[in-house]
Amino acid sequence: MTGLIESFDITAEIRDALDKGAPVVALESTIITHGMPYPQNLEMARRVEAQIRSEGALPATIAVVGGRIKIGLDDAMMEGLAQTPQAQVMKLSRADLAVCVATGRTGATTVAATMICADRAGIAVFATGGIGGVHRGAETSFDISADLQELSQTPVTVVCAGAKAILDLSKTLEVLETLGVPVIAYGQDQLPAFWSRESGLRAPLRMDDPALIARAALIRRNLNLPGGQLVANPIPAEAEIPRDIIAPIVDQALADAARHRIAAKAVTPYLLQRIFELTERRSLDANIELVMNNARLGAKIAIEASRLHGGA
Ligand code: PSU
Ligand code: MN
Repeated sequence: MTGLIESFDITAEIRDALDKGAPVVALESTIITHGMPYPQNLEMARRVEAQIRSEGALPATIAVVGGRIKIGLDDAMMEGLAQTPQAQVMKLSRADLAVCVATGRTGATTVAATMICADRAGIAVFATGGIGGVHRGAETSFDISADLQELSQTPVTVVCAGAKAILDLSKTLEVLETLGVPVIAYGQDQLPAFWSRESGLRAPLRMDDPALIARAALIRRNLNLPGGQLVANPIPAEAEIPRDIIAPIVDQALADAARHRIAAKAVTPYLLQRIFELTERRSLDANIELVMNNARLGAKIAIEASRLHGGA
């Protein structure tokens, strides 16, 4: 075993599933620690895992606990992370992962870090809420999430609900195009925008069949193309917050962030928190429903991928 593998604790259940080629769906932990308030974050994390199980796949929530990369969290770890104040848990992207492990600290994995850990553990499908992207004003701040670069180099299919309107969505699409990342809207032509089904932007690609999404990932590998796929799954209609309602709230949150000079890693968590405050329960409910919806689609894709590979 290499030193890298020794940093991992994979639960027996997940290891067994991976050995058999059974479907496993990775889940991130930054959404728990930095994306939603307690106790709704814990409730969400448990419901999402249960949803994936009921679809016939196995959930693997990923985090670093006491310097160990955990592939699958037990309930006490999940609860511990959900209750820890943001300031006390590292937000781990590609740059931070090894330092967190080396120093024995605890951290929550972002989309980028979750993709890395999932891939090294042998998990090829990952469901979340929203990804990081190109922030508005990136032409002066240079704030572009490492999630985008990760999608270009780590072979994981990431199911999200599009990107939040806190980002510059057209610039995000441009960067993904430059990086060669397939951006696939699921079941519609438009790129979904997280709380809203429509962004006003046409997605570069559209697919309607989870089996073909799994097939495309396999073909990418066969073609020796590094990197993953981004599947953008629109929030269910009954849960969506239309664009004209969410837009002024996003503007308000951005203005507040500028006034408080929020920068770097703190930007996304600050904006999420502020939007939750400004919309009260509504944005949180929508957020939870879209994650559940992505978990369902992620499970379907993982099941198809498992069939393609001749797994259990
Ligand atoms: N967008 C959301 N919810 C989230 C995040 C992004 O709608 O919880 C989290 C994810 O973990 C994502 C990270 O990978 O924020 C991106 O942070 P940054 O912009 O600092 O790269
Ligand atoms: Mn950033």
